Amino acid sequence: MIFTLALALLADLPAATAPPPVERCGYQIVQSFPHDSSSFTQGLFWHDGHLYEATGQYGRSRVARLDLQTGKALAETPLPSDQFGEGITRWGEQIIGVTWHGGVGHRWRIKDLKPAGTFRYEGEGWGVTMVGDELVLSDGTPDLRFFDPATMTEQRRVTVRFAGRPVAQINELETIDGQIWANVWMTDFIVRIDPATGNIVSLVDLSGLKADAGASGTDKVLNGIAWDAKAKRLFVTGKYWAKLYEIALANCR
Ligand SMILES: [Ca+2]
Repeated sequence: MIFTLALALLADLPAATAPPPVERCGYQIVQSFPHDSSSFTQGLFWHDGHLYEATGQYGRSRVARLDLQTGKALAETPLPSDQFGEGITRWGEQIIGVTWHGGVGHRWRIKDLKPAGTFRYEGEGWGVTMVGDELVLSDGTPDLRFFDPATMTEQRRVTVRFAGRPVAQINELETIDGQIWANVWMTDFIVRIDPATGNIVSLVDLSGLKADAGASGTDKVLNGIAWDAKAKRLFVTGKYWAKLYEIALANCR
């Protein structure tokens, strides 16, 4: 009895080291661009003058190179109709992408979006990004898994926590200056995650963007973060949103 109670108390004890303070940031809209409102945005990144986007839904999933100014696809490759597209990221000359259920990942050549192989992984696929030479995968659980992108063997994992508590449903991912930024599914927040610890260290409330985009309903959630590292531009959008935004974070404290 006493032992059971002690265990229950231990479970509620704070971690040995106190969780880090979470920085809150405001934002400003720098400019907005058209976004195809039929795109169920699942993955987004910037490379060499263009956005790359993966979309979901069975029979409608694709990976595409987009023109920023018009939002139109300059090239695209569909996924098999029995696969639900999820996150994508760039690894060298490849795009690596995952799918929701079934554990199938894809590689495409970035120059022409032609298929360049597939791979398997355990569990669900949500978001992906490259941190250094490791591919990071979110899967709906609070864990982020780190893989060798060449072999897709798992190297390590961390648990995402906010104020010490695990946070599930980490969705689309983006790496900015070695830190992982993420959408949290069904919320209007993006968060910054320390890849070494999994701790959420920054939080941005983007609910104002959803209103500006005229997006309502549970499926039209904020999703999609892309970072233009050269010009230091941050892009965000949402599923079925008619707009994509360049934003600047401000007043982080
Ligand atoms: Ca991204």
